[in-house]
Amino acid sequence: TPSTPESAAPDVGVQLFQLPWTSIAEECETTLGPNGFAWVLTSPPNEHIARDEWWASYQPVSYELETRLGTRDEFADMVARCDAAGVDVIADAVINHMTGQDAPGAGWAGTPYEHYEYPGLYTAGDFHRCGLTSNDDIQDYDSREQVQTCELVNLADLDTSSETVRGTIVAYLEDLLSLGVAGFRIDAAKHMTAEDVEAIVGALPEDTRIVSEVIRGGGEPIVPEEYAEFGEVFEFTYARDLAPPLESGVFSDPELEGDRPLHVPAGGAIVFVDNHDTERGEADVTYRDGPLYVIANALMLADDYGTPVVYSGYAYSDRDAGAPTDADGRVLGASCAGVSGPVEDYDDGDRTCVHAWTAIVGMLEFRAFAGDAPRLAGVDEGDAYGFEREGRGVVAVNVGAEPATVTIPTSLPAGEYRDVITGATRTVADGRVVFDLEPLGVAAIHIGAPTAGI
Ligand code: AAO
Repeated sequence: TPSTPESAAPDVGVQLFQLPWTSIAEECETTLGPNGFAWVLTSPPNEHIARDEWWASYQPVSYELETRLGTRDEFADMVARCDAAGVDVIADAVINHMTGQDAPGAGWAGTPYEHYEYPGLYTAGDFHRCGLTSNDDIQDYDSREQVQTCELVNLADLDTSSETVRGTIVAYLEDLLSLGVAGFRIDAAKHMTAEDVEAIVGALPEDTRIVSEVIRGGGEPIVPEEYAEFGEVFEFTYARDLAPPLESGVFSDPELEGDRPLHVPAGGAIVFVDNHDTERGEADVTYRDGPLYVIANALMLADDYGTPVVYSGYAYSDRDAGAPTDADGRVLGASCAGVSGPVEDYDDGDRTCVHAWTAIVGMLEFRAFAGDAPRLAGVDEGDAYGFEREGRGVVAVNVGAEPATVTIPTSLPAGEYRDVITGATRTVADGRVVFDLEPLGVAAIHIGAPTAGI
């Protein structure tokens, strides 16, 4: 029986939304590295407008690495410390646009700007003014031209077909690479042509990791597949498929052979339960759902499709509310030490610390042992459902309010196994495992944690 994971380099990432650089460095050393997270996605690291809402981060004023999440030195220190802990840093790159402010102002670090003037970087001629809608804003996502040349919610839209604009963006990304980041989330990639994004990232070293944010919209002409040609993409269909069975209790297996419909091929897909946008929007299952959220994450981490990113943010009741700050507007540091699961009542601003939850950490262990073993046909019994990763592990969930039992055929050797979620002992005998599950419970066993043979 193997005692070490088959896949020595687990693939799971975590989005630490609006967490300061000094705190991310701490998490890399204490939580992420030791628990096998491979990468962390940070919030945007460049100077932004001086406003309190979290989304100020998505309105760039300059490419100085000075933000309310930390300084350039703190960013560089974080990258070095995460790297030493075995965790890659992926920075959120906001390169489609600058601010959406009609009035002139000064950024977080004091840099003056106007809507279409960014001293030393861009002047009015560097921006698209589409002239297709009354206010130059995107109104119709069915129009490729609008989506890629008009403004996303009034954000000054860079003309990324221009060589000088591309050069300025590339210089910014190279600066981040010089500090050791492994790659970038390309924010609002849909709003740049795939050709433009490819030209920009093509100027970077070949091993730069690129993950494009292209929300799959029903029937829209711009699809994530265009951007999967030169990097990975977030696959929004995955989260949309994950949630309904959690509420209905009716599970069915995904396409087990070949590609999944309306999903990019598995190798280029980043999957997630929710992110900072969808938890404020379309996601039906979020941190607020406690155990059901654990179940959603467990099913994602047990799956054989895509590369998962766990989302770890903060509690809020106001969609726009930023993370708690000090009197100067700097986001307060936070530690996830000692957090083992969701709680019933969060206060606004509390960090959810999903990446530190016992069940999530257990599923990372499961995933490391599951390696690239295929997902087998599952069993749906009442409100319970489970499946095997061939010969490597078995997972089961119960989405009902009553205890439930599900019996799953398995090729794991007969014996007793430690449940990585609860620590209980689970028995494989006669080619099957019977899981007795608590209401809203999860169980998972894998080949690396047998406690006894039979
Ligand atoms: C803020 C204010 C605005 C103000 C602006 C300028 O809220 O009122 O005008 O400042 O002053 C974030 C915030 C914004 C904020 C912005 C700038 O979310 O509220 O605006 O910072 O501070 C589209 C894009 C996608 C984008 C998403 C929010 O395609 O790229 O909108 N996400 C990223 C970031 C996000 C950030 C930005 C981009 C900007 O992750 O945090 O904004 O840097 C459809 C389309 C999608 C479209 C959505 C939203 O999606 O397909 O492409 O996303 O609509 O309009 C179903 C459908 C699906 C649909 C989805 C909507 O599932 O199937 O098609 O619902 O949820």
